[in-house]
Order: sequence, then C-alpha cells, then structure tokens
Amino acid sequence: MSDSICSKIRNICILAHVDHGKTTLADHLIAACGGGVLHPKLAGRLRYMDYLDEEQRRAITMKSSSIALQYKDYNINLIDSPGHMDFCSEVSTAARLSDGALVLVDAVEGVHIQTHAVLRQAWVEKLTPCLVLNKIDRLITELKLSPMEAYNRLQRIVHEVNAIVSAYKSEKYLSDVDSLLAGTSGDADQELIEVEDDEEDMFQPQKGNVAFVCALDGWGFCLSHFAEIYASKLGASMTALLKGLWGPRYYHTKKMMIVGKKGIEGVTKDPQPMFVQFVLKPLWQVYQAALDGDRRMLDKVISTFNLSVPQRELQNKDPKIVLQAVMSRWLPLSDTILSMVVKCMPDPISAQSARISRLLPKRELVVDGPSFGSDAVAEAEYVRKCVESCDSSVDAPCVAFVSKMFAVPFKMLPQRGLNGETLNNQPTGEAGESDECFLAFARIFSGVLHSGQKVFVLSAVYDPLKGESMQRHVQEAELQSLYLMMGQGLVPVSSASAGNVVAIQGLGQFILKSATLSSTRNCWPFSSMMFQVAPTLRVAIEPSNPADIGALVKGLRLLNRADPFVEITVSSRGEQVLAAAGEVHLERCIKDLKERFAKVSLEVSPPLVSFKETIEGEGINLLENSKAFSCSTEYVEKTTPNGRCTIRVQVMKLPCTLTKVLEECSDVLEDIFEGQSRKKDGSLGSHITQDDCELVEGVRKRIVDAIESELEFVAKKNDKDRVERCRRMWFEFLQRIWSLGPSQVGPNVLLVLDSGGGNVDSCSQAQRGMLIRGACDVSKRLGFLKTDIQTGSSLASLEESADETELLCMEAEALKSSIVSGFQLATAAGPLCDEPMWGLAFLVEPYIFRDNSDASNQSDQYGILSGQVMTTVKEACRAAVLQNKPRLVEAMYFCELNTPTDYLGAMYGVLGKMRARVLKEEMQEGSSLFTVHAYVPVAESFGFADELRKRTSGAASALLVLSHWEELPEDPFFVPKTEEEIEEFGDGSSVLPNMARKLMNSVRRRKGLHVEEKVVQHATKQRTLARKV
Ligand SMILES: Nc1nc2c(ncn2[C@@H]2O[C@H](COP(=O)(O)OP(=O)(O)OP(=O)(O)O)[C@@H](O)[C@H]2O)c(=O)[nH]1
Ligand SMILES: [Mg+2]
Repeated sequence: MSDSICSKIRNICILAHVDHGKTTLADHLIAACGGGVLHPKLAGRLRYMDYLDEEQRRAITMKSSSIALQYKDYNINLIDSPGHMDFCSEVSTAARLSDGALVLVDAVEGVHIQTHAVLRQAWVEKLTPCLVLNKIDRLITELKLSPMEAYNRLQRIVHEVNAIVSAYKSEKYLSDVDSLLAGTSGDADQELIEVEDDEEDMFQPQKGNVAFVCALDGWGFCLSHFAEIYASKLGASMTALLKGLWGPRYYHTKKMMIVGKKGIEGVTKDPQPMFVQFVLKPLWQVYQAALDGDRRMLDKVISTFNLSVPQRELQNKDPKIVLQAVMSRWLPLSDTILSMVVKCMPDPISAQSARISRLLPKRELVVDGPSFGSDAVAEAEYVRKCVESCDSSVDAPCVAFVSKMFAVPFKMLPQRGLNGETLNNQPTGEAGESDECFLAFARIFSGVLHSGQKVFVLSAVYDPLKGESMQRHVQEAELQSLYLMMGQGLVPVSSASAGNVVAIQGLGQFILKSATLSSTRNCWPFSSMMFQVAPTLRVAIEPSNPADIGALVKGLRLLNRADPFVEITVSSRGEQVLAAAGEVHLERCIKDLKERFAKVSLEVSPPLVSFKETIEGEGINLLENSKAFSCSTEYVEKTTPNGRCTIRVQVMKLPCTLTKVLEECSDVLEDIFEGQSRKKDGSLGSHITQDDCELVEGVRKRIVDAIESELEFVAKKNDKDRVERCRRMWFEFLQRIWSLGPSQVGPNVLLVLDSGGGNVDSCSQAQRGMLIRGACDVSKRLGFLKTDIQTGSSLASLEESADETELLCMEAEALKSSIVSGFQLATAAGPLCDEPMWGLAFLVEPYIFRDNSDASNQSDQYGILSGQVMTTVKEACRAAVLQNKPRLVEAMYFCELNTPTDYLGAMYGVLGKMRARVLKEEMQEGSSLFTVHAYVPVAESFGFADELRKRTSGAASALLVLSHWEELPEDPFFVPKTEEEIEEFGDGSSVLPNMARKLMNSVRRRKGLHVEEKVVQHATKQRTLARKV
C-alpha cells in the first residue's frame, strides 16, 4: 500500500468518564459510515459496540472494541472504550492502538476523575486529542439554563480540560529541563523548544478541535458550521468569524464589526458574546419551540437549510422525535465528528513519527568492544526507522503490537473465507480446550502481515542483543487468519498493511496479555502500556463440587488470557485467588467463568481484604525514634531451643514518607537487586549497568528526600543542633541496612548493629557469645555506603582457643542468611493476623555460643541450627511488634460520589455506615448535583455501590480508586485498665470488641488462626429463651 492510501487512514478511540455518551456517539458514526450494519433509526439506542449481554444488561461498556468505518475516501478505525474505573485497563489497550482520541465530557456533569485519567492516558501515549462536549440538550431541557449560562458552563469545561492538559505539559517541561541540566541526550533539546513554543491551550473551539454535540439525538457542530452560515449572511470573512465565535467577542450591529468587551460597552444594555448570540440562542429557540409543540421554527430551519426530512417523521406526534429528525439532518453528528477527526487527527505516518519515542524509545547502547552485536543493532535500528515512518511497503520488516487478547466463541468466527470457501473454524491446536478462540487485538506499525505468515512473538523484556539467554522471551508463531473488526463481526482479510488495526487468530498459545510481533528477531519490543490501577479486589474461588477443580483451573487459565486485567494466583493455602479491579469487573469475571470458560458452578469467597501490621507511633519525630533505638532496654530476647543462639530484637516505626517511598520503589528495587545478581553471573551487557546506575541514583535521591522532608518537620519544633544530630543519626542508619522485607523489597528494614558493638557490654550472656554482624548489603547496593565497614563477626570474649574461634566464625557466617530469612518471614506475616508488616525497622542482635555438647554429626547439627535461628528471629521480631503497641493498617479508597440534592441525606447515611471520611462536598454550579469526595476503607466498600443505588433509587453514583494505607488508631487488644477507662467502657467483661479487633479477628478466622472470643454470649438470656421453648 502506498503512502497516499496510508494518509487516508485514521485510528481513533473514544475516551471519557463513565456514562458520558461514548457508545451512543459511536452508534451514530456506525449508522452513517459502518456500511449498513446499523440502521440510523436505531442509532443512539442500540449501543452497537456493547454487544456482550452483560454490557447491555448493565448499560455500561466493559471492553474496548474496534470497528472499521468508511467516511468519504477515508478508512477510520474507531475504538470504543469503557469509562468505568474497573475497566480502565481497556482504555490503555485502546489508546495504544490509536493515534487520536475523542475525549468526551458530559456538559452537565463536567470533568470527573475518569476524565483526568483518560486525558493522562492520551497524553502518555502521545495521542492527538479532540474535545467533544456532549449532552448539550440536557442544558436546555433538564437544567433549563439560559444561553448565556450555558455558554459560561461550556467555557468553564473547556478551560478545566485545558488546565489538566497544561499541567501534564508543564510536568514534561520540568522533567525535560531536569534531563537537560543533567546533560542527557540531544532529543530532549528539540522537544524542549517545542514545549516552549506551544504555550497556547490544547483545545480551542476556533481551531476546530472542540465539538458541541448531543449524541442521543444525533446532532453536533463545530464553530466552522456556524461561521460558514454567517459568513454569507453578514458578509464577513470565515476566519474573522471563527475567531469571533468563541471568547469575549461581540458583534457591533451598527458598525458591522466584531469588537472586544470595551467596544460593546454602552452600545447595548446586556451585551452577549457572539457564541451566545449566533449559536446558542438560535439553538435554544429551535429546541424550546419544538418541545412546546410550535412547529414554525422547525419549518424555518428546514426551509433555510433546504433539508429533506421525510413527512412521516415530521408528522410524528412526539415532538422529541420531530426535533431529532430535523436536528440530525441540519447538523449531522457523524459529519461533524468525522470531519473533525480527518482534519485534526494525524494519519498513521505522521502519528507514528510523533509517537515513536513513546512506542519504541531509543536505546542508549554502550557496546562492549567494536563488533558486539553490531549487525543486530543495525537491523534493530532499521526496524525502528520503518516503524517511525510507518513503512507499508511489502519488503519492509513487519512489526505489530498486540495490546490485548480477547476470546470469541468459535461459532462466532466467520464460516466463509475471502473467496466464499467454507472455513474449518473449529477448535484446533488448543486440543479442544474450550469453545473459545483467542484473537489478538493488534495494530500493524510497519510492513504487511499475511495470513499464514510466520512471525516472532517478543515479550516485553526481550533484548535482541542478548542472544541465547533471551530464548525464553521469543517464540515463533504462524498467523492463521487476519480479520477486520466490525464490532462483534469479523471480516476475513488476506493481508493488512502498516497503519491498520486488525484481529489475528492463531496466537492464543503464544501471548498471554500483550506482545510485540516482528518478522525479525532483531527488533526491540514495544514499551509496556501504562495501567492506572492495579487489580485489588481478591476473592478465593472453588468449585461447588470438588470434582470440578480441573475444569475450574482450566477456566481460570482461559479467563486470565481473555481478560487483560485479571490476576490469578494460588494462595499459600492452596486456594485459587482471582484479583479483579472492582466489584463490577469481578462480577463479570465470575459470570464469564461460570458460563464460558469453566462451565461449572462455583463458590466465591467474600473478598479477601489485605491489611498490614505496624506499631503505634507518629514515625515522624525522628529524634524520639532514634533515641528509643539507641537505648538498649526495650528489646525482646529469644534463644534457640538448643541454646546456641540468642536473638535480641528492637523495633522502631519508620517515618511515613520513607515507608511510602520504599513501597513505591519496590519494583525499581527489585530490578536493581535482580540486575545486580544477574551481573554477578557475568551474563549482562554493560548497557544495563548504566540503566542500573540511574535507577539506583533515583531511588537514593527519593529516600534522602523523604528523610529531609521529615527533618524539615522536626526542625519546626526543635533547635538546630538537635536537628543536625538527628540528621547524622539517620544517615548513619541508612548505612546500616542489611535487608528489606518481605520478599527482599518491602517497606520494612533490617538493620545491623552499628560498629560500636551495640549492647554487647550490657549483656552478661552475650559476653560469652559471638555477635553475628550482618553485611549492609542494601546500603551498599543503594550507594549509601561507599567503603566496607567491618562486617565480620566480632567476638565478645577472647577466652576461646583460636581453633574454636575460627569454627564459631564459620558458623556465624553461615547463619547470616537464616537471620535474613527469619526477618523476611516475620515481615511477611505479622503477629496480629499474619498480614505483612508495614513501615518497621528491626535491629537484630544475634549471638552465637560455643557448642558444648560433643556433637557427632556436625553437618546435621548445622542444619538444625540454621532452621532454629530462622524461627527464633521470626518469633523475636513478631514478639517485638506485639510488645510495642501493634496496630492494624487498612487500605483506603478515594471515592467520588455524585448525587442530586434530594438524595444527599440517604447518601450520607450510606457513607456513615461505611466508616467513610468526607473530604470535600461541593454543589455543582448551575445544577442540582452534589459532588462529594471521601475516603472509604476497602474493608467496608463491598456492596457499597449496590447499597448506594438502592438507597438513592439509582440517582447517586460512586467511583472508587485505591488511594493509600491508613493506620487504625485503636489498639486491637484494648482492655479497660485505668479507673476512667473502666468507668467508660466497663470492666472488660462486656466491652465490645473495637473495630481493629473485629477486623483482625475476621482475618484470623478466615485464615483458620486461633481467635480468642467467647463462644457463648449473654448466657442468661439464652437460658431463658431455651426455657420458653
Ligand atoms: N440527554 C442525553 N443523554 C445522552 C446523550 N448521549 C448519551 N446519553 C445517555 O447517556 C447514557 C450513557 O450513554 P453511553 O453511550 O452508554 O455512555 P458510555 O460513555 O458509552 O458509557 P460507558 O461505556 O459505560 O462508560 C445513556 O443513557 C444515553 O442515552 C445526550 O447527548 N443527551
Ligand atoms: Mg460505552
């Protein structure tokens, strides 16, 4: 295919907050340009792209799907995406395959959380956005705004959306400046200039990238429509009118001129901007007259614009239908939107050259030696160039990106091929695994793909320069068939070229979620997609009939492949755990499992809510903390059963900011630690080392910043000397990090004793033992520790003979890993309810004593000892937490609620029950809607949406996003002790368990741990009841 054909392609997606009208809009575009798959009469009501039963039933879109449209001589691939937070991963998959995005905003509801999210997604993927202000009709019919009020509202929305995008721009600008100052690549240089130049707003109606529409009735316009109408009427130029129709511009009737605010002052009493006077007012008149049953305005429109509206429709008794018939012919929605798409959005050639830095970032290669993989590098560079220029010639390398896999029942696949031949679309290859066929949702970025072609499937971590070690990440696959997607329908094609979006059959066994396809091994994989939330709602699933477990496991495997966003894991107790993004998503997954993938009846556990465990303390007052740590009396001491090791543990709470940083950096830390361990094998090229350095530097900076910000807080209350002392202490602490936990990268720290020897002197027992001193591994890796401080084991007493000392040293050395493992185990399962610990620093002092028994079998003894040390460290850490006022930490959702004023009371009722903390409540200007922001504990949130819907008769809606972890202030073991407490809560026999205890017990019960509770409550009452019977 030549460039001229490629320039006639547009790949676009529709993005918006839930219910803002994406699918309704898509309906009209399909009715007009979808080759007759949808009758115009049904447009807006059928919701063609919501073809799943569940989508129709709930009236929300749950997956992104594509349809090929033909507008004039343009091929437009339109992807409709879901707006519900639970399915936001589908937005990522849609955005990756598109070059442009129609961002819809409901004119009544305005900008919402998901609007922010989709704008960010479009920005990250470097899509060209256009703004569509939908549901203009509601401003007239529901809110009954005057044209001037409506204008103010629309202007505010445009302004708000622009502000969001400009925040992203300045973010980028700042990071560019950073990288420039740091002296990195020249690329940034160019882009910096671009950003500086581009100071104007992203969305400007006069530029033609903002449309005002009513998707339900199928009409819409851009400013150019009205500019054209008035150009001839007023004898003004189109350009002048376009400029005048938005913003504070007024029409001076006498002078026949467009003037600013000053120019109109005194001329008319109540001057109205041109947009109000020339656009909104006439619209309002048509609408109001038509709905009042007055046909004259409509007739005027029909005659002025020479519209042909069938009499049948005009004679309809319902004024709404008549109005719709006229409006959709006067300002046809599909024309407005698609001409905007064609004009403002780039074709694949220019889009790919702009998006290349996001799709295939340039690799900085520091190649070892002159000939290291130079052919491979050259070819990979060539492939990148072809992607950049969207080379659609037959001999260009083929590159495609699969953004998700989706399942289609085999019977839905086309039964006839291109030439009418019957296809044998029966379950193959996958050995009759199910009736589902997996198709890849893909975009071709370079070359031409044919059915039957062999390609390499590259995973995201593939590196063409690493040869053999990368075998696992590349597979060879044959493309069985290619299809053009028409919503649910699939049209087989024999080949498809760069710039097109297609479905590919035959990759089901090779790709789990996403992958890069390439005709050569020498190709870098595309960068990973950005997902905005993680699947957090976990449930355990088991078959009702235990014999069906095989079918369930197979079904889960299929579901995992079909849905880009579920996670299937097996818990430590052997349960099959399914993680979904939210309740709606979970419900759909369970339905899919029951009806399509597993086809067995299932039992679903109540949601498994995660908690964390920590100890009380602000964590911010570093000074106090460090004091507490250096005083040696508050430790827990435990000895191994064979008496050879004594472990002392102290615990301290880390400052919150540091905990957060450690948590957020866990992925990076994992990369760093893994990278370093790989490097030890010598299997890594030096270009990774450079990456590693940057990563390490980044993490180190964040940790230092966290501590500095805490110090600033301390500085407010303390004098300089103390702050300085505190700083020294903390930086010394940073040099003593032995390990992080759980699983090596968590937010808990294992510290080694400082080189002074800690509490050795004060310990009578320890005087006979040897202190096992850990290595400050993490400090070293993160570059806090430049030179090795002494890490060997120090002997407290020198009475032993040299031989024995050496033996003891060896044993001590070997036990280090057991100590770290003990710490890992403890931090993975705290003492309250076996949930991971959070934000704690442990100072472990292990002592080893000489073996006085004459053990016959040394190696056996060692095995026993290492196990015992591990358990003892674990027990000591857990005991230390229990002794230091343990607290439960719970996950919190950020929740945005919208409700009409009438239901405010009912909504607060629901919020109150959910232990919610309201942050902000705001009346939306010009409407009777209230927006409330609140934090809701995850543990309480299940059934929240349902309850809200029931209590408010469906008028209130809520969206939840995972926000942060929060400590419950209550002591789960609280028993009234002081006189005052006993007075307030009773003597303990009748005290109600507090919230922390309730939650803790529910987790313990779920995990089968011991729960201390009375089996018989209110025994007397029960007895009386029994007597009555
Ligand atoms: N009054 C009015 N209602 C509209 C308009 N456009 C859409 N709606 C209604 O808004 C509701 C949601 O429409 P959808 O098209 O399903 O919204 P969506 O953005 O696709 O929703 P999700 O895909 O679930 O995020 C439906 O009841 C539509 O009838 C409009 O222009 N005016
Ligand atoms: Mg939809």
